[in-house]
Amino acid sequence: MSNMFCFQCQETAGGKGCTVRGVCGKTKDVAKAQDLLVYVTKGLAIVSNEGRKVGVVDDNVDKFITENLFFTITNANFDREAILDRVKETLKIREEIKTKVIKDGGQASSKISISDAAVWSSDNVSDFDAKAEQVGVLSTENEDVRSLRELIIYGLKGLSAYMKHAMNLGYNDLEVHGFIAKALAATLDDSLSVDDLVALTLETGKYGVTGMALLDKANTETYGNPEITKVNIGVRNNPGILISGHDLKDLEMLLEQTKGTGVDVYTHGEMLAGQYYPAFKKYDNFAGNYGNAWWKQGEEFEKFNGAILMTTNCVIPPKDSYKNRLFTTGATGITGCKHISADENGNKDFSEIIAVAKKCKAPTEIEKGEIVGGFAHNQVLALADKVVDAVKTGAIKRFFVMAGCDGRAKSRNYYTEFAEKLPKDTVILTAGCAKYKYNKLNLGDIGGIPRVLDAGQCNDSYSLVVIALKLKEVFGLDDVNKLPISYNIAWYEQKAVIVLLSLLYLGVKNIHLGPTLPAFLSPNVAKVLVNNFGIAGIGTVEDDLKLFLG
Ligand code: FSO
Ligand code: SF4
Repeated sequence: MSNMFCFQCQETAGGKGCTVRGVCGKTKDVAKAQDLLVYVTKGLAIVSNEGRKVGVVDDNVDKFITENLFFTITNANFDREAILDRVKETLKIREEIKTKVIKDGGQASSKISISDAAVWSSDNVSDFDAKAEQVGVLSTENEDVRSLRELIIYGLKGLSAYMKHAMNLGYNDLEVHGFIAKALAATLDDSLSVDDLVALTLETGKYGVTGMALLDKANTETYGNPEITKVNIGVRNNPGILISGHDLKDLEMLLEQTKGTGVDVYTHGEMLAGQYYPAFKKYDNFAGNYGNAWWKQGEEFEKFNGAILMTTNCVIPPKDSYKNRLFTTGATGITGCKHISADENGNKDFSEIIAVAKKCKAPTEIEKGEIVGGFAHNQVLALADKVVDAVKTGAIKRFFVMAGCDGRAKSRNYYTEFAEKLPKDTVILTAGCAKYKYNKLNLGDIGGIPRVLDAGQCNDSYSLVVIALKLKEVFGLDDVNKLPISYNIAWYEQKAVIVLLSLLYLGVKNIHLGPTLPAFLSPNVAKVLVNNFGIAGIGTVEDDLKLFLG
């Protein structure tokens, strides 16, 4: 089998691309299966997009496109068989919807019949691998076109993840699905110019804002507005289940099913945000948060001793020491780990996980103490007077948005040092797992306002935007860039890409992105971002502090 090629995340090999095996642990055969899944999903998108033009809209197709893209996000699914099953199902669904579109479509069907992605088919796995080798990232030869196509696809992957969470709670937006189908189909359209693709990139950001707003509405209407919460980071004496990832519906179902069983539920990684929602506080067995960001799971899952449920990325291929107590659900998958699927009503039966947990020892304590979070827009706006006063009196001189992701790279210690060295009259606004680089430092408060305000998960970056727009209004400014806010964002995977594109769409300028700029940005595309939006990388902590504090 020839080499793989993937450069979708920040940790890509040599800052260029993984070609032999992913730094994330993705093997060549999993990479090939993912490349093919993205390709056949583009084919489904072409059919869906043409179908929409003649009024054929199918919920199941939208759901499939969204889930397929989510499957291929960094650190979501390493199960080749599960990915190939999706390929087969996608081909089947494509043919079903195609029949409807051709029947209703007249001219609309022409694109469907000439596009390889919309017509290629096979049920033979050896054909699958041969096809995958022709349709991966490098099949686009022009590096600027390739860069923009991938930038759009990665944005769509992040957006799909957020849409999926909203859909799990019964919230949906057909216009967003229409855009996903249109944009995904456009990544195979050779007639589009670089300028067309730049415009489509910004439009992706527009729908990123819509998607994050929808998820925010879904989460807050279902579980209440996040509120200031002290979260214990120590352990109790009962056996436990550790739930990781972003899906709050999974958290709700797990809490309901573990009620009264003697098994405690702990959050991990991005699920920490679940602690801030009022609806989950009624469960006595809802313990604290265990561990840190995703990349430390090898060591921390071993010490947790109990069962583990991965609801989304980031999962890393598990060690044998805990593989038999790790379960996946939703878009995640690991060969050899039990996957819990939803029934047709979206319900999941976690009894097997609970049974495993009951036989396990209580978690080994790795930390003690508390962290504070829950500063999403509603909570911060409730404190608006205090915050505005603090800005007016000069007690708060500047805010630093340090949202995004954490990761393995040592260079990310920059963010810990940056947080530590920020002057005491500054406040960090954070969201996403980036916070684990500084949320356990004792950075103090300013007149009762903590210096690290954690809004929640990476998608809750939307909250930070709402806060910024409100401050703009209160201070009577005509431009969000005139606020005393600097953006020093850490990225890792494709959800951070949609967050970034959303911020650009909203007109936020001069975002610093680290620890390195994406490998998928060609020099020319990077230049467009630098010239039009002032995007920059990071330097040393000292130099950057001087730059930001001018
Ligand atoms: Fe982190 Fe992973 Fe939220 Fe990402 S857990 S890295 S951007 O999946 O999702 O911040
Ligand atoms: Fe490499 Fe990242 Fe792709 Fe994994 S997701 S193969 S680490 S670029």
